[in-house]
Amino acid sequence: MSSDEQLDLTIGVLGTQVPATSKTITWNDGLRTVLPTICNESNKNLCDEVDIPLIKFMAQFPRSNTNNTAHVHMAPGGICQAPRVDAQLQEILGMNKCVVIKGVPHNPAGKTLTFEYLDAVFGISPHRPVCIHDMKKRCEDHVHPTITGSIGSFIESINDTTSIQCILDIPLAHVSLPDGLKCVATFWNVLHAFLTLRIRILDHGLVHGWNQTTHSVPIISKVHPENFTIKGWGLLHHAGFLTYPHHDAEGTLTWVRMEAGLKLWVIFRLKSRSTQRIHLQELAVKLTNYPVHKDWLQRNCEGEVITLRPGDLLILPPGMVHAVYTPIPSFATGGHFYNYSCMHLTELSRYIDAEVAESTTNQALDHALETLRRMVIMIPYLSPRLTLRKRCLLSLCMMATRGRQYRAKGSSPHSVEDTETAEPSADISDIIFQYFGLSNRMRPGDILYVGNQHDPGDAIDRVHLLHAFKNSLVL
Ligand SMILES: O=C(O)CCC(=O)C(=O)O
Ligand SMILES: [Fe+2]
Repeated sequence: MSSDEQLDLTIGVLGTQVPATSKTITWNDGLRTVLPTICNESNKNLCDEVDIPLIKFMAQFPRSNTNNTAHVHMAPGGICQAPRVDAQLQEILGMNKCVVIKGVPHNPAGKTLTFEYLDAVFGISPHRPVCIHDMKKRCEDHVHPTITGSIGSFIESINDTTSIQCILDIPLAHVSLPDGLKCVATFWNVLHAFLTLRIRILDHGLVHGWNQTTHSVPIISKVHPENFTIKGWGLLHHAGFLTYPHHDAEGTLTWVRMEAGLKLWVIFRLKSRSTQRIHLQELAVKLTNYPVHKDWLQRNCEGEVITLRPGDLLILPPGMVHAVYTPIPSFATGGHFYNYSCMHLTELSRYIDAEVAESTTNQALDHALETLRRMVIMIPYLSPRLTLRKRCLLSLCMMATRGRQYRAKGSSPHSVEDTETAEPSADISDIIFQYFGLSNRMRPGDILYVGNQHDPGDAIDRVHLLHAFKNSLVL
């Protein structure tokens, strides 16, 4: 592909996948893409109201790159240009920074996205029934944006200029985070070390919570299978689909790997850089309704565009508000997970979901509480290799002991029902609260809701903490 073609993403799309009359836009870094067009009977473009103004807002933001320190970019197989390449990935994520890793093993498609590719590489049947997000339907009724169809019908309509659709969650339980990625680290261009970025074991909910607690607390209750089936999924898009700003449900981290096509991920933040809870919540809420809050957002919100091409892996910390524009047909894989280093961000994100219903999510996850409680149960037995931080630990224990308080508005009451994990996780949480000098009368929120909400807190002396567990006869 020539560099002109790489910069001009309207080639092959305009007139073929979207109407030839569709407007185009040039993003801040020079990338040219189509703007979506969905016409009604009177030939009015329904996307003029919300989608196009929002894409224009997103397109003015600078591209996130290696010189820009807000998020961290790495290139395994080549040179890691991260500012703190020696730091563990989870420490970076715990500081509320996204991580982009370029050149990871993936499954490239040919020149076009076909159902043969999806079938042969991922085992996705063309007859598979799916829930399809349809832009026309969303323009008409944003509460009910979906229709039912099949993978085959979706692929066939890629070249239908009147339809812009996506399938946001194709469960692919066999897809997971990459295992380990080789990386060469340099400082000031001097070779420093060969590293393996350990990625898969970042999923602490699975690696520690589920894998290592079932001996002491056997699974008896029914846990929603989505806790396992949406560990991995596929995302399939027509050209021109915009996913509105939101953060992902239940305070999970999110990973996405581009398999085919291209996506423009915009990560939003406050211009003021305030890290107060009330301000972060205000931003998340205002972003869910761009037309209404346009002036406020233009004054107070900025962002960065992360361009994802095949082989790029993006990991988002919990609660990161993002919007995604997909200008060409694309397929990506992804998933959700929890990590001990990000529990303060998980708590913040779930707090916002419990406070304000519409704020934010694109996928529900039933009974996430069970995973968080198992992560608490594992704390006394965790490997000394893991760094645990004060605000992360308090946040985790607070969520485990106040399950109902953190139920997302509008979610099922069953999602916070107590099971065999309730009591042991409460016992361990009590010891941790005491360890930090908290009494029952002191609300952990008195500590957690003040100060920098992105701060994971000081590292805990693990030997000291172990003594607290031994003294309380938990071990
Ligand atoms: O690709 C998209 O359109 C949305 C993806 C997204 O929001 C996610 O994976 O969390
Ligand atoms: Fe998302």
